[in-house]
Amino acid sequence: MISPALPELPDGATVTSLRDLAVRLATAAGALVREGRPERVVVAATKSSDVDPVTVMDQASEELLREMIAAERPHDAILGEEGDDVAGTSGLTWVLDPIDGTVNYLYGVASWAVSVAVVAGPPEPASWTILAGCVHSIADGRTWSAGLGEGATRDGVPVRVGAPASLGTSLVGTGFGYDAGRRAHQAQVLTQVLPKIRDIRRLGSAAIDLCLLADGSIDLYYERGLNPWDMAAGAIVATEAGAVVTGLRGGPAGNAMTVAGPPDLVAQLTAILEAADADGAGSLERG
Ligand code: LIP
Repeated sequence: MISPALPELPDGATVTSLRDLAVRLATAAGALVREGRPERVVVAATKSSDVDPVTVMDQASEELLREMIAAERPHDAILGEEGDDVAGTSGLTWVLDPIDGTVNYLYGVASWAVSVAVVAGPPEPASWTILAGCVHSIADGRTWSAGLGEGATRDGVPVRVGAPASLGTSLVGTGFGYDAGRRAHQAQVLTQVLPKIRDIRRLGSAAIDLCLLADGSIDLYYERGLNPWDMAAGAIVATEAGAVVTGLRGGPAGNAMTVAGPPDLVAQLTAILEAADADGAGSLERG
């Protein structure tokens, strides 16, 4: 995958310095969440549906991220899952998911992460340029990061997407939304995908899924309904590791559909998803 052109950066920022800050932010918030996890986690509120939880720790983690960004890069904007948008003047926006995989965090299933990315341009997948990102897996400390044109690493070691022999032998990650109507449609789409691949993994954190794709731990990934904060950091880790990250029918990755993997297999998987109308019928609201 060829990296997009690097835009001019404000305030003496470099891709490397932004990537370093993304790593410091994600690991600091990760330590807060790891050390503060109570024996029994309780739901503080729900969002798009009764099964879309927010915990006190989602809020505390995002609070810490916002404070650190305000101290280090006061002119940048912030788009976070749990708080109000903060306007900026630099043209850069930090896209934050304080705990991606909140349901896993709630139950103690070990796949939850802090996801931090910084983008230039509007903070929407169709028009942003992702400059740097970090996904920090809180339970085990694995840390993936990438900078535009710099490649991607896990714990400092360069990673590349895998090279599965065929779609039929590919292990495919996916996820499901919080809305019941959306899920019913996703289940129908799955009946078209599952017979044509090795197997499915639903691990519960889109950010980690994209990083597992990047380091070859899974072969392909697709999901409908991702929000910008679910995917921003994972998407740059995946593309810098050699993946294509796209939508269907030639469109960009985003809420309607995100497909990621090696180019030839992505082409085969998108054809199946398009035939199954995977970005069509069913509710399209966020979640
Ligand atoms: C979640 C994801 C999960 C996806 C859910 C949701 P949250 O993010 O990462 O993999 O399937 O729809 O978006 O709510 O835990 O931050």
